[in-house]
Amino acid sequence: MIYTITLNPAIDQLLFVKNDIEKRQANRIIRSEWDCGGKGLHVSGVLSKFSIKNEALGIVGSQNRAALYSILSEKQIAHDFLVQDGARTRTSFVIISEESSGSIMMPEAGFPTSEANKIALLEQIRQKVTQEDIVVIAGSPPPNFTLADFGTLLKAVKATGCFVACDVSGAYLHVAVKIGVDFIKPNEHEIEEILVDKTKTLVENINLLAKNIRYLIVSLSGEGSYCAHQGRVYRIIAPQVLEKNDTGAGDCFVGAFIAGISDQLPLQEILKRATGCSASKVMHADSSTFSMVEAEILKEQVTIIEVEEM
Ligand code: TA6
Repeated sequence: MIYTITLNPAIDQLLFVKNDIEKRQANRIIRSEWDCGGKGLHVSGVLSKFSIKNEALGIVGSQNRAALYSILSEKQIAHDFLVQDGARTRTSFVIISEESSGSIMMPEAGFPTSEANKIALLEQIRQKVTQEDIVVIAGSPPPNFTLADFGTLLKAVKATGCFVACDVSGAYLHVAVKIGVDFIKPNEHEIEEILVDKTKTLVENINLLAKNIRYLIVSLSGEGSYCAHQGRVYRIIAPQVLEKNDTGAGDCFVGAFIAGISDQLPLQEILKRATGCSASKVMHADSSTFSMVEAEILKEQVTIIEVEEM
């Protein structure tokens, strides 16, 4: 079983505008759509699309729970969320212009998790997760979820003996690296936080970090990624596509990568699949849609080169 943990889920409100937004102008919204948000939920969505059994965990607010659950049921995302009474799951505003590619994302901070729910989540993990499972912890934690809380959560997950994937940034990424997880996916800026030796090159640092992390991915947005595994570093070059909205592309990569691990595919196949899926995602307007057919075609345009030892 795969469990995703989204500590701070979101409802994405996609605001479509005709032109790029400008100050001192009425930037009229042509249409508005809703999608689920929060990185773990996107990972769940990808796994469900690959027909891989998974369950989304985390903490949602009672006030708009029905709205979030209806999006999740459309996307066939099974969940067992803890509910915080009187709280509202945050909105993440995503502005998409018809004129240009890319998007502007403005996520709210989210509600502070109660101490009772922090404890309930640890209990849920102890009851559900076994060593055969995969747990993906993804997305920014809510405001009062301290580094100590995050460390406690990671240790509880690790204690089960399962495969642990962690897609977080900043000081939380530091904690994940220190405690030791099986998978991380910082981008080229986020990895700055955890560089082992700042006098060395990026690839040398990737090599050093990968000694304690089974699968280390460094994403380079549209340019692809690096992957370090078992003493080797690969450079993955992504196919060039027409970008509509890159929001959620990284989550799509993580979901497809974990799907590949679960299907026990060879690493090169996993990397091609994940890169193909995220390239397809970029071509779609919302935060989570990608096409399996497009991904199959794009997968064949992915180039993987082993980087020479430096
Ligand atoms: O990666 C895309 C996304 O999950 C959006 O759907 C949006 O809700 C946002 O990221 C939330 O990111 P955060 O890092 O705050 O969890």
